[in-house]
Amino acid sequence: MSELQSRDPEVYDAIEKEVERQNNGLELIASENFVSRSVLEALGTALTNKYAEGLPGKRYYGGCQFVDVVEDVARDRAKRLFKCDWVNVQPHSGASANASVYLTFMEPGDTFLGLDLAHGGHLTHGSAVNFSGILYNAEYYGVEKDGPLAGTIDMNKVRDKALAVRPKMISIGASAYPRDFDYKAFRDIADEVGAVLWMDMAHTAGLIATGALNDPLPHCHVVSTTTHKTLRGPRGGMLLVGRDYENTMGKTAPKSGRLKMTSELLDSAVFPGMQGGPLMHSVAAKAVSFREALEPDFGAYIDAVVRNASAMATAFVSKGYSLVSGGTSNHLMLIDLRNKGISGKDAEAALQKAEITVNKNMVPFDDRSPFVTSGIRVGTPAMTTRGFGEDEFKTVVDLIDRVLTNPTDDNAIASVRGEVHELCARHPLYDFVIS
Ligand code: DSN
Repeated sequence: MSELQSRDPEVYDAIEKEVERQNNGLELIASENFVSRSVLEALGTALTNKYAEGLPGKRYYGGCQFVDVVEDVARDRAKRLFKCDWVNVQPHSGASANASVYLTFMEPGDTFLGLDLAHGGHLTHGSAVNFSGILYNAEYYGVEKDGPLAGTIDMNKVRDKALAVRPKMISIGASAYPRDFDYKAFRDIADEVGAVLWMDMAHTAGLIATGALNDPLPHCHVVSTTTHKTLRGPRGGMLLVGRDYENTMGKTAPKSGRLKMTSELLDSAVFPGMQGGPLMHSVAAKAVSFREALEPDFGAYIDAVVRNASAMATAFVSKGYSLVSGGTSNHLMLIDLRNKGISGKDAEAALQKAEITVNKNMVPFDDRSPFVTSGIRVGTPAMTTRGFGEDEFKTVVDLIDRVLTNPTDDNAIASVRGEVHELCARHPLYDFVIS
């Protein structure tokens, strides 16, 4: 029996049940993944006790000699993984990393241009209820409703919008966009209007690291990410700069008067701008996951994620499901359920009864509210980590279809649930509760 189990059974029991849920069910939330035991071990260490405000070699606390090693290893590995000049591994989350980007490049009230949340964008890209939409003037580009580009971004329209609103910053990146981005075209537009170009690659970082998708780093002034999605690390954030330039904002170093580098501004925005002490246990776990992502088998994993998503998309289409943009080029697909007579909310709830976890999601030009929605978002990163291949994912599509065509039939759902358990048992996940 573990110390936690004997001392605090209330918390232990909830953790045990969550591990069981992860072991027994189909995890298809596109932003989730399963970390290795090494990552879990690093997270559960005494590094959580240490204050380390500042950067390696330049801290505001004593006793940082070993956490300095950890943070330097994390930074070096991340730079190798993404072939970039500079990283900051301290952001507690993707939202926190993004807040540091705004703090660096924008003043309150400034205009920026990002992908509409209702078209696949993210909360921190200008939603009215988020700091990004409260403090700054958010303008949006979206995806096409009809025609050959339906469900995808028309770069001519992005340019028209940028010329009309003259943003100080343009953001790229999404939570529910199944296609890749043309970073060169975005950069040309940013240069034309004098805007900073920022990519939030939270969803696709793993695919970018291995070359499965276009690389934003040569084109963007700054890139942010989370570390826990396709990158398969601990929950957290990171900032990256491909090639570090003197900033164009006229911010100078107080003594020398030289223009500060973009990376210097971003470091200051993370700390002391947005955060206090970094979570050093999490930084250690990030370092561990970056080593894993540098191994050749991570490339094979990402290839499988993309192949599996493509196989799933084809299987859904063959069953009459309507996919935004007609399919996928990455790890996720957005299914518009309007032709199936079920809302995203009801689909999510029915699938949950069969222990198939997805999230309801707005589809572009949705006529339902964000609490109901007309779609679901489905992704392959987590179950691919468990070893699912194309055959298993085709079976998963069959199971989803059986639930969605009988969403109120408890017997049908129970039978699917039994098959879900069998499928998961053939691909074991965690054989422990506390690592
Ligand atoms: N909204 C999360 C997701 O994509 O699931 C990311 O913050």
